[in-house]
Amino acid sequence: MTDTPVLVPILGDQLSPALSSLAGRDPRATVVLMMEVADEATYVRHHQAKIVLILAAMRHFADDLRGQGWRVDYVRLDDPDNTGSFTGEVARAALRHGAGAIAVTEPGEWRVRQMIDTWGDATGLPVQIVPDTRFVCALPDFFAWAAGRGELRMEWFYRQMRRQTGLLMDGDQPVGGRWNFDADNRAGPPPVLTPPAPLTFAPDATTQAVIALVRDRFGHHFGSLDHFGWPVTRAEAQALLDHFIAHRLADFGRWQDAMLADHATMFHALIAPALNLGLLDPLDACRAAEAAYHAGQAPPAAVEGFIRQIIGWREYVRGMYWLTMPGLADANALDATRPLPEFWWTGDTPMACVAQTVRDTRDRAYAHHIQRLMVMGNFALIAGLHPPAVADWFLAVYADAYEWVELPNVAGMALHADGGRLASKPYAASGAYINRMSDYCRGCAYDVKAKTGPGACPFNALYWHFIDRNESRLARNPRMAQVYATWRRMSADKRAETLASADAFLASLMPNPSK
Ligand code: FAD
Ligand code: DLZ
Ligand code: SF4
Repeated sequence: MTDTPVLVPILGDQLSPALSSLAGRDPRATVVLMMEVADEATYVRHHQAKIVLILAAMRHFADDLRGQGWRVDYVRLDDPDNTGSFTGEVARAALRHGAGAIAVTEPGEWRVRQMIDTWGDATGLPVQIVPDTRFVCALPDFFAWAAGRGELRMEWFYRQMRRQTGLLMDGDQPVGGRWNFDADNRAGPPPVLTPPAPLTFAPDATTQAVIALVRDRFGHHFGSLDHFGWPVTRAEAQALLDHFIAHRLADFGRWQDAMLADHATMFHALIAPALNLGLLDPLDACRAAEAAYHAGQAPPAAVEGFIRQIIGWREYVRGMYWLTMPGLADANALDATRPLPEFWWTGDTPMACVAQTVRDTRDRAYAHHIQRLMVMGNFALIAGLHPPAVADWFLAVYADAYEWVELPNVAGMALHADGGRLASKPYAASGAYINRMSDYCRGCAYDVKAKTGPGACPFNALYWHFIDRNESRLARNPRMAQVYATWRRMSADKRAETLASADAFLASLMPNPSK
């Protein structure tokens, strides 16, 4: 070991052996620092299962690195000298090891980037920040793609990624002659559908110790630990991907937007927590799906739909995050100010769709895309909930949530708070959409067909309330013209009754200022 090693902090979502901060480095001249710090668990009160997932994956990864010959200084949460923050731990470790320099892979969040920018002053050492190479599109390439474009539509970016990666390409043309099979992927659930049970992983001794620690320190946070089964190692993450490809991918596309009360995960891949921690590589996941297509094991619509989510949406939202921060965090183009209702945390609401999604979220720190977008996100949009409060909720409750991916999805896709940079039209919908795509309404205290009054599905009147109160902002959007024409065609009495019904519902919402 040299006298002045380079200190390489590895953050909790940087658990990849090919991490850029380690590449080409001499293990004898390096100290890897991994830090369990209370600040990261509490800047929003993360779901207990999310904290377990990250700390357990960190502990397993530290063991892997040691096995590969790296010297790892691992600071545990219950270390009595733990300062509770990244900056405090980096400063302590720099002194402890007599470090000569710090090298770190750029973080996934603006907030943490601001912290890292203080490490030079905090330690008196040079700090090298290297790009995160675990994405398909490097950030400078995304910025170059975005420069000078009026509209930054995901579809155009996605086609560029298909060409760049060669995924599902036949020369310069998409396999099957179509870039996008989305129109085939919007089926509502049939009367009987039994998706395969999700693959889960029994916690080993390391993970059980973390579960006990989290129960002790963060037992008051939202969420249950009773069903913890997320992958915490690369081998487990690979097994989850293999299981998806073998048992779920073929039906993934067709039922991608469908929701069933008894099948929280449907045919979804469940790999976002592992991808976002670095336990899986996004291109490997796409190549495995592509191979299933070529082997005739999955139809093109399913495989294209899956690959689009990863090299399209996932890469695109990351680029949009860094392009639009820090403004995106406070964006509120529709001036929505209502606080989060208590039932977002308790699930205690007669709205069966919301109650079910909050229960799924509480039990496993997971809800699938349409539950997030068209149940919780749609409710937040049409009820006018405050975007930063909604974003904090999403960031806290999902096992896969890091701000780079959560915030563009919440503020951009779900809430239109960015003024339509990410989605050309708000994803607002009445109860009819949820009824078509799910079985929730059958078990609901509200009547999805009723438009107004105390027994009517609240989504119905809220939808028109949203349309009405945002007329000056949205009516000129050509994609909204039909909706505004329908609203204007309604009689004045019908409109007034609808707005009064929505107002009565909104007045009944109980905010929860303590969360
Ligand atoms: P699948 O449905 O099986 O999709 C496969 C993969 O595609 C996912 O693992 C994910 O990596 C990627 N993907 C799909 N859609 C998106 C998308 N819109 N943006 C980015 N990646 C996508 N995803 C997160 O990873 N973290 C978040 O914090 C997050 N917050 C969201 C908040 C809202 C309001 C919405 C509408 C979506 C959010 N998403 C988020 C995107 C998506 O819902 C999740 O990636 C997905 O539900 C994860 O489950 P899965 O692995 O089973 O995904
Ligand atoms: C989310 C999280 C939590 C709960 N705890 C830790 C931790 O103790 N140590 C750590 O290195 N990372 C943690 N993380 C993930 C970080 O918040 C994440 O690395 C940053 O948000 C950057 O994306
Ligand atoms: Fe949700 Fe309305 Fe259906 Fe009830 S009736 S489950 S509130 S959409």
